[in-house]
Amino acid sequence: MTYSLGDPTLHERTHRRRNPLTGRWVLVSPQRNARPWRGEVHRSSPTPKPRHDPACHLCPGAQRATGERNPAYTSVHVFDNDFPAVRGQPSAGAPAESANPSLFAAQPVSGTCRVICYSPDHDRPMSRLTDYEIAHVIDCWADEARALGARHRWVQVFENKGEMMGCSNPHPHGQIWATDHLPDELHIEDERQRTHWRTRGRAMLQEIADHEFEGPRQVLANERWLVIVPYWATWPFETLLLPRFSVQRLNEIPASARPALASALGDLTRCYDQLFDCEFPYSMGWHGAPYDDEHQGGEPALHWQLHAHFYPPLLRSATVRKFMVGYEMLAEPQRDLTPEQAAARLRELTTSAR
Ligand code: H2U
Ligand code: ZN
Repeated sequence: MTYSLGDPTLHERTHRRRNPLTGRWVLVSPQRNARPWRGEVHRSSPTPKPRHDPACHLCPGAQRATGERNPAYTSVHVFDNDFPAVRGQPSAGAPAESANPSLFAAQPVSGTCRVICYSPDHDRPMSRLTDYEIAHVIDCWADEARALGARHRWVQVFENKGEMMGCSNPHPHGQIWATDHLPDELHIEDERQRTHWRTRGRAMLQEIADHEFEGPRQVLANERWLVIVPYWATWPFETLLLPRFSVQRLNEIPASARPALASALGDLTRCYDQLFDCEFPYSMGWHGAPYDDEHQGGEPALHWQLHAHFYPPLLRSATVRKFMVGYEMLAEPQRDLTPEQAAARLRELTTSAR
């Protein structure tokens, strides 16, 4: 049995939806929203932060964990991660020996890790930056993507925000891990978008942006960008930030589309903060075309469309999060409120968040 897109029973009945980017399914059980909650109550930490914290390893002029001192930076600041997860040049490590590689496979890994401080101010996450300041972060993402993409196959720009997401330092910052291999998630998105392009002649995410514009899953939109709760969202308030024009990589965003992106990022993060009246935690990151095709003289990766995923953990309040445990770990992700209900709640806040 299949449900149609406009079927009102989708909001009442348990059903599954498929993520076209990954092929994975999510179980949607809207009726579970009414269940009582007697589980973990995560305490938020509302203690106000100082504008400058001399003990913070990321503040201007402060000492990093290595003893090195940060410059007295006044805008965005980017540096090599002192504790990189990947490092070195391709072929630096010999492949691990395995007598049975079909069961016990290993590969050498090389790459570069960088840290981006969004602002000199310790107490101003993206939601409290001006659009002009966010535009500097975008320029930095683009510059880093260009430079690292010239040397590495994949450039992952991301941010872990908030203790709940394992962020180690409250100073507003993101990270970049560039690698010479294409990580699993991207390998899957690459294949799925390529197949869609071949069979339908359009980039999957362009088709989705056109369809979702001004629809029930739209959170906000401006002339160049669109934010939706994807039809297949797994996290309660997960969103997808999409361009409303064709663009494959961060460094290929034209200068004319950057102010609108800054505005969309500001609007979205402010709206998130308003949802549960807290500094809203999330992991976010950019996905775009890998860099290998271009450098190896391959076809332009037109099946790709640049996009950013936002994965926030919160479910009901600043302290009650969604756990991806039991069934999610062992079978498939499950959500209670429908993506349309989540989008409606976020949409209501976008007008008041400015
Ligand atoms: P997270 O908060 O998302 O973990 O990012 C902080 C990163 O900053 C982390 O990868 C790096 C950590 O290695 N870091 C430094 O490079 N130098 C420091 O002095 C502190 C933290
Ligand atoms: Zn700081």
